[in-house]
Amino acid sequence: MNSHSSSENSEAYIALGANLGDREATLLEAIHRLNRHPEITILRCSSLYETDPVGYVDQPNFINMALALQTTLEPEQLLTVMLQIELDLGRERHIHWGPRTVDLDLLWMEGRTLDTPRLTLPHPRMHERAFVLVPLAEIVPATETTGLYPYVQHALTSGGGKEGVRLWKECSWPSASGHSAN
Ligand code: PH2
Ligand code: MG
Ligand code: MG
Repeated sequence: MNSHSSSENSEAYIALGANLGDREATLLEAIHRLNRHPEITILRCSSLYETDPVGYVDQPNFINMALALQTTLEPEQLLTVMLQIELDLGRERHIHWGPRTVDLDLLWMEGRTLDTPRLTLPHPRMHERAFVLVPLAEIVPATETTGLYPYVQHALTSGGGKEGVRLWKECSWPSASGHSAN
């Protein structure tokens, strides 16, 4: 059920991944570019995790993280912004699930379920991916009333655990941004 009126602020959660080039710098740049969008405000960032590649395993380790943002954009508009940032940061698509400079996946958006050829919400595979769930669990508040918190906790305890996901470092955003936290 969609309980949403347009031009309202919605909270959204995004998974970020990179396994080519300067992975940390690219992820931080993606966060800056999202936050610079007039209709997007970054709320919280998870730590950065180094993760073993899943699916297509013959590729370098990833850095994965998650962030929470607030936006007045519709889900498909937010996705368009995300995909443009991927392209601007040098993303090329060769191998399905293969190496990438940066990958931005829209996981969940407050009050929204969606199933179109471009976008399914909630993200259909997030519950089975420790490299998504572990960072996400850091930034979903227990007071979250829309069901995301129990969803993430349940997926973490019933799935394959945290194997292949290692805490790498704290996120330096927003201290690296020149802005204050508020
Ligand atoms: N993304 C994939 C496929 N495999 N493995 C890890 N560890 N991290 C990812 O972000 C990732 C992956 C497709 O998007
Ligand atoms: Mg992905
Ligand atoms: Mg993607």
